[in-house]
Amino acid sequence: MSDLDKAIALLRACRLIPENQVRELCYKARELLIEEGNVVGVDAPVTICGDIHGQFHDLMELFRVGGDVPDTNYLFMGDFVDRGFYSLESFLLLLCLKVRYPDRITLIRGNHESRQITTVYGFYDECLRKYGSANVWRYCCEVFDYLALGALVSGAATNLEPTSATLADTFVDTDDSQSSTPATDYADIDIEVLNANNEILSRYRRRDRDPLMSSSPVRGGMSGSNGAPRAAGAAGTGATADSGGSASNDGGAVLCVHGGLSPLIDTIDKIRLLDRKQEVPHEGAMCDLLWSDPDEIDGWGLSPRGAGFLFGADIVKCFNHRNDLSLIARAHQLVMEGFKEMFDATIVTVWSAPNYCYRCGNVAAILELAEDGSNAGFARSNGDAGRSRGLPMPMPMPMPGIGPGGLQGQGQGQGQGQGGGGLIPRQMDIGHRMAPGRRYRVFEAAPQDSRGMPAKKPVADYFL
Ligand SMILES: [Mn+2]
Repeated sequence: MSDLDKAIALLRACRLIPENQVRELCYKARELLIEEGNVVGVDAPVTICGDIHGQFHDLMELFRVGGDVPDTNYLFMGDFVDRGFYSLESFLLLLCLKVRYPDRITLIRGNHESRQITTVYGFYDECLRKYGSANVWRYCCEVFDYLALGALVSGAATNLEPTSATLADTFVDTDDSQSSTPATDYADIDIEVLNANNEILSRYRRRDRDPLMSSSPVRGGMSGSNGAPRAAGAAGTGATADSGGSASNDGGAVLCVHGGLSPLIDTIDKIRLLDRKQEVPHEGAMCDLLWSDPDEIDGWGLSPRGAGFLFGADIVKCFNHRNDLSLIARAHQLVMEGFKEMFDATIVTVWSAPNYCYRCGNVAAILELAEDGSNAGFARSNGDAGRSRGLPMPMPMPMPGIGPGGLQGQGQGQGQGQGGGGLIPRQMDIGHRMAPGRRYRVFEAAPQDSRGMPAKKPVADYFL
């Protein structure tokens, strides 16, 4: 058994590896990450995960539910550390897996993978407490600086592939017109939600979906979860399906990023051009990608977080169209049901830390995208897959109520509508690609020894 495999075994048992091994691991990880572009190319099938936040036992539950590395190809969208009590064990295990199976696990950077944030929200203190000095924290922060800013998944199947899962007692089919649905007919089902026991909780059909379903409390399907996600987002309307074309191998790519979009970034190529190998800046494109949130607004808005921006459906639809994307997957926001689709399934939030901070009562989710069988054998180039086709579609850039030059010193003139004269009317529903089939696996917090957990300790600023 190699040292690396031994380290993986130790960390899986929630035990730490010696400091000199951490140094070596971080050095190797940096050598790997330095070769990755800012936007990593990933081929489906892939399982996309959101925030972990040091909840080691829940990360183990995630692997139980989603499969182990390297059997399952994973993409983690950042925020590995802070908040939970096992940031070290969680991050070092993921890093070991990255070094051991570099092509089977992708790690991108969250806003918590930063010196400044980890100093405030727990990871720095944990390193001091467990290793007696800040050395390990420093090694980890050096790795953070090299994490990719995003990933682009190509080759995801438009339709769900059949599963061996059984129907849960509480199964909900969204199609009322057909009382009996063959379990294997996935022709027009684009979303399936499973629980941790591989039982199907609910299915959503691509056709016949009307706007009313946007507020359906069913999505997420967890009995006992409190309330519906706000605008849980019916995945696409009839118009969406029509414009997306038939089930084919011509689906758009899926962009994965921790936070969201930036008013300074209208193409994925512009993400590729950033100099990422640094501490997360307080403002600018790199900061926005890690800090922004989608919201029910028009255009861009100020973020209550004090970093990044809020962005509306028009921004997402325009960005996806211009960059030939079928979906944006992001993390960064706690959602009680573990996932939340918005804006006609053009963007989804995936949250993978159940009972966040050991007290929020939420469930977690991971998102599985299957491989498009019709694409089998087609050679894809990692670097260029899904590259913008350069469609002549300018972004709607104006920021309401914000003067020229933007705000918070964000660049110059990005609020002036690049490619003037070509702005898309706000209400115009531009055609966009149909989102790939999404299989969500929802899971609850793992049972664990709660000794030493300050359950009632007030935790401020959950939204960070
Ligand atoms: Mn975050």
